[in-house]
Amino acid sequence: LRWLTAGESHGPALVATLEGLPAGVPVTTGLVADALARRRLGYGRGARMKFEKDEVTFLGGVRHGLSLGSPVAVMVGNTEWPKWEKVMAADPVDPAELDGMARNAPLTRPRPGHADLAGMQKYGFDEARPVLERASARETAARVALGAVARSFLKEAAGIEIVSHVVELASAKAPYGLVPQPSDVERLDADPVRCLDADASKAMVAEIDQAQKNGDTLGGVVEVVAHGVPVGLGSHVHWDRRLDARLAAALMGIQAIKGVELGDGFELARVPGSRAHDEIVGTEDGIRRASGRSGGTEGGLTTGELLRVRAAMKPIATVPRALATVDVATGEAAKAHHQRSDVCAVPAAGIVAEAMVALVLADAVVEKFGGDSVAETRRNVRGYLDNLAIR
Ligand code: EPS
Repeated sequence: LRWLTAGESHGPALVATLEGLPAGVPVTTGLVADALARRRLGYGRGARMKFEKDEVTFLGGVRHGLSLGSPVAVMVGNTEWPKWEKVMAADPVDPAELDGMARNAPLTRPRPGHADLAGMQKYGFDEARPVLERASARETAARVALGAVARSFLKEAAGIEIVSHVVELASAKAPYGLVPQPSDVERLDADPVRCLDADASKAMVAEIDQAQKNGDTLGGVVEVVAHGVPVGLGSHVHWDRRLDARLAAALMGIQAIKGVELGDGFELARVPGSRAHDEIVGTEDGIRRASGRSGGTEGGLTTGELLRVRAAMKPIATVPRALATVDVATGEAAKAHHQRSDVCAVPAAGIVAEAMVALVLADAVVEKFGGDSVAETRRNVRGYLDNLAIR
């Protein structure tokens, strides 16, 4: 599979394409719209989440609710566009029309923690607008749209189901070891911070309220689990075929993610080997693991156990009580620019992380099992599992 996204935060639309998806995958506008609605959830989001709508249009690759095997192209319209038509116009605009427009004021006070400064330096811009428009996490809407398609394929082809939950938000933590099931999704989506534990959820909401009062922002940790992943996705034979490497790259590629762990991750570095691995046991269901510390990969291959991966999101860089910066127009010390911002987007990051895990797994399934139609992929998955020499 190959996928690409394009579009600016305040441009007319985001677009995304997915190439290599087999035919026959159930895909509808409603499926994608529902996924996008989930991304807008979460306590602590800013004003824009309330008034902007995600308008989904398929431009190719889908007919009468099924994928065609041709590239899937999907557009997510920005309903904010009319306000930005001039500022973000593709074609040249008469400077007189932009004169005095507050929205077009040059952003010369780069925010620490955002792409603003390094992006201006690298691309040769004298203000941050051309950088932040693409660096913005608005782009994750396009990934979630493709993720919804990838999920549908995974379920149809291999019965794989993906769920995420928030496990840490600032200093509030859910108890270790909670594993969300597909049947928990509705409950998770109804929770203000998408946390499985009610007490931890309350503590997380309190953290957000306090940060808002302080003019501050917060980060946290999300965990994504995939149920039903067959043994043998990815490979031990080369670094860039290792599934854990591919998952880590995909998750680190989400805006504001600063760390990724597979399974118990960094904690495994703190315990002896006798307590770090998952012992192999014979059961009525065949050979299984007695624990899930590895997160379901060993040597870059899936083990057939629960896949579990965590991503750490730093606090949002647009801090209301703005941080110190330099005004690049004057060279003077200044406070970073701030118009509006989310206090916390960790619950939304979980939905984006699900999409990235779905895309990586869909890619690995197509690579291992092939298939031009999803029925063919499904047959190949079954044939492989039925013929495993060791079970
Ligand atoms: C974002 C800043 C905010 C968020 C935006 C991501 O936008 P604005 O600068 O217009 O207030 O609302 O997220 C989305 C629009 C979205 O759909 O997730 C940023 O700087 O990353």
